Amino acid sequence: GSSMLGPQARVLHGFALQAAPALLHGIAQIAAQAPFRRLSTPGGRRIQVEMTNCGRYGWYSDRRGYRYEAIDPDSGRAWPAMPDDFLQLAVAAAAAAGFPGYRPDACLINRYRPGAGMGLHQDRDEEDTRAPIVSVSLGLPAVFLFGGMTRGEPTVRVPLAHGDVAVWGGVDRMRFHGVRPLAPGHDPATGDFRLNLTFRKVR
Ligand code: MD3
Ligand code: FE
Repeated sequence: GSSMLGPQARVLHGFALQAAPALLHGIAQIAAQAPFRRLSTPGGRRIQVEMTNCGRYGWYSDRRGYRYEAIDPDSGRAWPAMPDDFLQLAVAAAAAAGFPGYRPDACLINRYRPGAGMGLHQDRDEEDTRAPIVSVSLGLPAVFLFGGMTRGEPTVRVPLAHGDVAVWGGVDRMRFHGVRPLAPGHDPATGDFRLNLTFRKVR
């Protein structure tokens, strides 16, 4: 089933369960070429979540700011291509949530260890601020925080489990959101991590 969080925000529970083993294999292949790393904020603080990317553009952050880069600044090489099965899953999830014709050009891969979380923020580094973001959760469960259009508004807690896919676009695209620090747990398939694929249309 699916839950509605806003007029254009949906969680599709279990939508990626069947594809999960292939997605985890793809993540391992990508990480062999573009390793997970902890980036720094423009203010010089290290981000808790480890990140890498696939696709035409990759999200990156350092002293120079938050941005998308076609070349991985840590290796000088292009990001690994977005695997076909990644793209197909994102397109199918977007269509199921009411966004036909989705064409993501970036996929940020977040890796959380127990204790790691992501503070409330907006995703505003993309040129198109209404195209949906498709988010795939794998491995350890997490509690997602879904807020309003300003930081101060109350947040709704949404449990996200292995295989869940969330789609956020249109009027819900600029909502504040975050991830509570992960509880300890075991997940042999991911090596005791939570992995999150975040598909975006950047340009
Ligand atoms: C809700 N990552 O990388 S995307 C991020 O679980 C990020 O790692 C989340 O937030 C994670 O920036 C999953 C969830 C998301 C993205 C955009 C949204 C939720 C959103 C836009 C509006 C509302
Ligand atoms: Fe985000």
